[in-house]
Amino acid sequence: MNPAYDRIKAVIETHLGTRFTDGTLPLMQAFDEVNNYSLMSGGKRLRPVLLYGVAEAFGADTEDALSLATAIEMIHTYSLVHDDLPAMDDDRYRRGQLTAHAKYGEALAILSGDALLNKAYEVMFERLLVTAHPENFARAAAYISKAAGTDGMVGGQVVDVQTENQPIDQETLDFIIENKTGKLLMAAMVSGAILGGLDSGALDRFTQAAYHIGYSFQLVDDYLDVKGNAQLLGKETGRDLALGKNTYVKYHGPEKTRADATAHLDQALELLDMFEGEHLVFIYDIIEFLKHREK
Ligand code: GRG
Repeated sequence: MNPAYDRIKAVIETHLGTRFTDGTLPLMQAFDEVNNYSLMSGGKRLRPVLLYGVAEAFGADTEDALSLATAIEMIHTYSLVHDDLPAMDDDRYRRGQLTAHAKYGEALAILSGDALLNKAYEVMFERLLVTAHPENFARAAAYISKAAGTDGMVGGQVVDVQTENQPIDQETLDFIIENKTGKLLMAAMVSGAILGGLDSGALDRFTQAAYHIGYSFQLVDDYLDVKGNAQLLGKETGRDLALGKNTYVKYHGPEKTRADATAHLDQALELLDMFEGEHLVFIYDIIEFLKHREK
């Protein structure tokens, strides 16, 4: 992507790779392997890179940022493992490899999602105990927790699953997009900014920009499910239609979907205009990547 992205991604990869080494019994060593199978399987690491990059740009403690970045990627990975289960989307491929349940069976995949989610909170609480900035850290961690739960990703997933194969209005579609995908991406940026101690006016504007980035991400995802390349994406395409999903593409068509995603990213750029340019160069690069992303 770009040198800043690659540098931060490498730090995060190294850190993520050390967290599931709990096993003492052979069976638990095997379970570490299940968790690392999904966690270390080559995702883009967009959420942790955004979190860490934003925190760094606003002068936050980078160990605090690394802890939250690790946690948010674990939460994201758990959601993918559970989303792929037979009871949900029943997908066989993810990140270019068999899904966790296809490789290890359903029981271990469910437990692995549980373990990833719990480990995220363990990582955050461990850092809260030693950070020099407990108030900002706790606020940022709370923001992530809310975004992952019923007022965010889980809520979006509930409405998404419960409305399969039935028409919905634009308000419900917006709810799914904003919550299922948008809020965790938003939380990556906003929690980084909270660690950086932004004042409330600046944080409000930054939050609005993050909203548009989160929303656009799902639109592009919907677009790529129809127009993308399965090899590049590391998963099958055409799944939304097969599952009767309510996507932006279903209601607006692929071309408008991609164009609207770009418009949201342009709105984000406009809102970010007030921040010191050189601080956010790396976010501008990410926005450019998102405009054209094919995976
Ligand atoms: C199971 C509670 C629960 C929620 C699942 C993640 C999710 C909510 C649904 C997945 C459906 C999906 C593919 C949504 C599109 C947005 C999204 C989360 C894409 C995957 O994220 P990327 O592209 O993946 O950042 P990588 O593999 O790069 O990390």
